[in-house]
Amino acid sequence: MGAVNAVADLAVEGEIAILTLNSPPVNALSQQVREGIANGMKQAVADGAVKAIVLYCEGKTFIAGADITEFGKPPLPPSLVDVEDAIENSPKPVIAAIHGTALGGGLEVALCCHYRVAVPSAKCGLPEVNLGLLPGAGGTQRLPRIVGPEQALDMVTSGKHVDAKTCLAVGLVDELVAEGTLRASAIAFAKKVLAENRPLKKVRDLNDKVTAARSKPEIFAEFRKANARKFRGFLAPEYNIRCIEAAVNQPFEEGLATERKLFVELMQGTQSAAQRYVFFAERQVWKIPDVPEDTPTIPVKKIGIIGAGTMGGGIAMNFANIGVGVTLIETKQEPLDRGLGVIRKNYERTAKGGRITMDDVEKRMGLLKGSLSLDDLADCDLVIEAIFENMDVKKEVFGKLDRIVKQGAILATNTSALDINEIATAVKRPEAVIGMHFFSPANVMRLLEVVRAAKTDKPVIATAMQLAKKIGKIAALVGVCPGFVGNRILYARSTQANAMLLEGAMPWDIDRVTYDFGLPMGPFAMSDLAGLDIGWSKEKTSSSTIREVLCEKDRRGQKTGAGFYDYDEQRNAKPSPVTEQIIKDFMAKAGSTPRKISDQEILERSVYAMINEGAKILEEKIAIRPSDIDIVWINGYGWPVYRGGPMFYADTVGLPTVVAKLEEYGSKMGANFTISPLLKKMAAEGKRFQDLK
Ligand code: T1G
Repeated sequence: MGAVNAVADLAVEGEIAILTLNSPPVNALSQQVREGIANGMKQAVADGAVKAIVLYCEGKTFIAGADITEFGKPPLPPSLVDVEDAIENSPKPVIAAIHGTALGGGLEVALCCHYRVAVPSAKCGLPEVNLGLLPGAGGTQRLPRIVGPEQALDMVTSGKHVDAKTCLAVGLVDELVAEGTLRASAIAFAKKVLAENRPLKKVRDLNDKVTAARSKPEIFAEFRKANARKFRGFLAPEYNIRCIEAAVNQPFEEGLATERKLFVELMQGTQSAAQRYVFFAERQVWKIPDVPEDTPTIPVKKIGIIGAGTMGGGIAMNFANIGVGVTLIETKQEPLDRGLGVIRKNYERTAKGGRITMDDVEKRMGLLKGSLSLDDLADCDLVIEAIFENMDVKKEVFGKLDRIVKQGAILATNTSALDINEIATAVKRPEAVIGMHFFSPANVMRLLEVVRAAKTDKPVIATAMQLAKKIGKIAALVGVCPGFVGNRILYARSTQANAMLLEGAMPWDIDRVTYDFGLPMGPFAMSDLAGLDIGWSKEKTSSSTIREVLCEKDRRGQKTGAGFYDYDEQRNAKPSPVTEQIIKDFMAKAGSTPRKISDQEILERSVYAMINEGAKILEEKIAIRPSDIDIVWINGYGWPVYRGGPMFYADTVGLPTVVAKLEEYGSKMGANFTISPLLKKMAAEGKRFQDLK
């Protein structure tokens, strides 16, 4: 037989045809792959010698879904449904041979095969919800027929990749075969199907599980209720739920029609456009134009962390989690013991939740060594300084590290705001100095800002990025400036929030608008959580800001039961008449008259100030590309992924609108506020940030 097209090959061995796909990197269902399957099926069905067909993929994975790069472009034949019909209606049994990840359209194709075999390391899933979509090729109708509506609801709304053993248990695959033998084992399985004269099992005909659920509408009501908080703001999860409901309440073909209709709605919406943008942005962020993928990296087997406080402890856990030994340094025994104690408590809590075993806890604690002497870091490959934010102290520590730690090691700082170029002046090897800015809690937050200083070497950058991937972080390479990317943009938003407070808006108004926009919390609730007295001192206070006045009245946030909000025993916040009066008195004293500020103005001034700051960051080359800024805000500050990030959002609003609004608000934006020249230029030229690669 031989090549069907550039990505598909058909071989016949005895009575078995093997249709092999080979379209790197993930055998996505591009037009060519669809054509290859359709024509390969036609040839195999037409070949009298062939009694059964195996669908197999070369490369690292079975089909990982539709080709996302084709979305939004005019559809080319054959359609995925045509391909599926060719498989499902084949008069000869078709067996899917699964390795790697059978995802989205890939699993949907496999569900049209009559049987599925997999290697134990394989995973299956319908992750379309992560793209703001739903399985649009029959997955929402076929999956519940095999695994039942409850499991199907969980799979399509979480997008999780289910391991092969579970797939076997829930009937998604018919047999697990030994690793490395997939092709031969699938052929053997096909022969068994023939020998045992097994039926052409069509998933569409398996109605027991969906019929049984028809009398249990509570399945859906309870699922919606249980996940309301998690799905807040997202469209796709609800649309997925409706499709599973359709699978239970409608005949197969009608359910398919419902699925199709809801799929098209999502595909044409802004949420999916945003989430697809983020899919590629999460892959782009690792690509650094002048640090190619083959840049040599420094082996990191031993790590030192200075400071066993909240940040130091969290950072250490990341490395112990991947089996790398860490020496934690403190100045005194008490804080060292406390730091190690907090880490153990965190691990024990995780073990209690069943996510790790107590044995894991001991193994990881065994990798953590405490010390009161910097000398113990002499043979470290990487040292991360995580002490309080004071330039002189940091420079003193780096000076000592320079004398102690072996040449070739990386000297990193976890500072969230200080000038790393300045810190690097304290050592004779500034090329080894880099910023690794973790977000609290450092063992949980996914984002890492890797900060490139003026003299940082490329192997040091490549190593830091590689390590970030190993510890499960998403890292963005940023330049040195106050607040780097994340905090600098946060500062721009806070400036507007504080300004609007002095014009008549109340903290809870601003927080409500921010929350309804999709962020987990507004700026004032966030301040109350962190504590209003960070950087405040009773001795130096001067009632110059509302925040100072609140602290002076011992309203320091959640920890004192009052801050901008009043808190009950369960720390539930409610608007405070005390704060309201403090703000009114403060304004009266400043001679300013409150005015009604609309929700629209609150949103636009907050978000457009962020966009403007993002544009300035791009002008100054502090970020490589706009989508890196979006990755920072989505993974570090809870920006809703279905809005794509501040820079993507700017494109959806339209840059001319953003500029016009900023000009309209004019002096209200603040005496020092200026509109980014890049933003103005792009608006004038009708450009989008997405066009800036
Ligand atoms: N389409 C196009 N390109 C894809 C792709 C896809 N589905 N999946 C991955 N790539 C590219 C990716 O951009 C990267 O490119 C390279 O492959 C390696 O990816 C009708 C509508 C499979 C688990 O959501 O989850 O089916 O950066 O770096 O870490 O119902 O890729 O090298 O140029 O992520 O080993 C549903 C998406 C689609 C799965 C592998 N499927 N992919 O992870 O590699 S919608 C998905 C993944 C659908 C139907 C619907 C992961 C992976 P580049 P990578 P990895």
